Amino acid sequence: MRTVLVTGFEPFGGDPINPSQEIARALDGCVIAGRSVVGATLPCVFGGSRYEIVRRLRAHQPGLVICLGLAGGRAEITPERVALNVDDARIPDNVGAQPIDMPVVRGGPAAYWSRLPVKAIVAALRARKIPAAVSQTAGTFVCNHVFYALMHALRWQRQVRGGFIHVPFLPEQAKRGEPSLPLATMLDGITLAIDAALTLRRDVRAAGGATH
Ligand code: PCA
Repeated sequence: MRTVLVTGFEPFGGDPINPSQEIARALDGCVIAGRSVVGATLPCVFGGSRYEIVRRLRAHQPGLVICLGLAGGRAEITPERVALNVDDARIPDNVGAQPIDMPVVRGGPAAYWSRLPVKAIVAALRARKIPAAVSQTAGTFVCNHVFYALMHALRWQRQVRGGFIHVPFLPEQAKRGEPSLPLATMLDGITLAIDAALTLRRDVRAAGGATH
């Protein structure tokens, strides 16, 4: 049985905690739908994160890869639909790099689609009353960088499913008025997403649900 690789990011932008890292840590060693999960943390660094995801793909040969990241300000768990071939950083990464209008992969296609059933994941989460929505953009910072690098690395391995999901702030890091979700809710949501990605052959066709 091929494993499931779940990655999160180290904290960035001055935050002391990153929920995506907490989720990846908590799921490491779990078994979901009969598959064992490997959880790993990626550096919030252009280039370094790409190197690390490729290294992890080689090491674990997963059948499913879900990369997670924090999207502060969002209220829902948001599977990303598409990765763009652009780095355009609003803030410096964790080693001070701030690429502007650079390709992730020179000469690569403009974009890659997620290979996760994004709408089925949203439906599965909503059925359990977990806030979820499809997102049309993962931004142009390190999360999109890793998402694009992942899909580029998997481009010839059609049987491997992979994609990216952004999560909101944890309650303890959200400022007044900012949306957040408890870690337990996020863990339930990502577990459901993994289950859906492992068990469903095709995505559902449903209107709406996208807010980003
Ligand atoms: N979120 C950032 C990078 C790391 C993370 O968790 C992003 O959305 O690009």
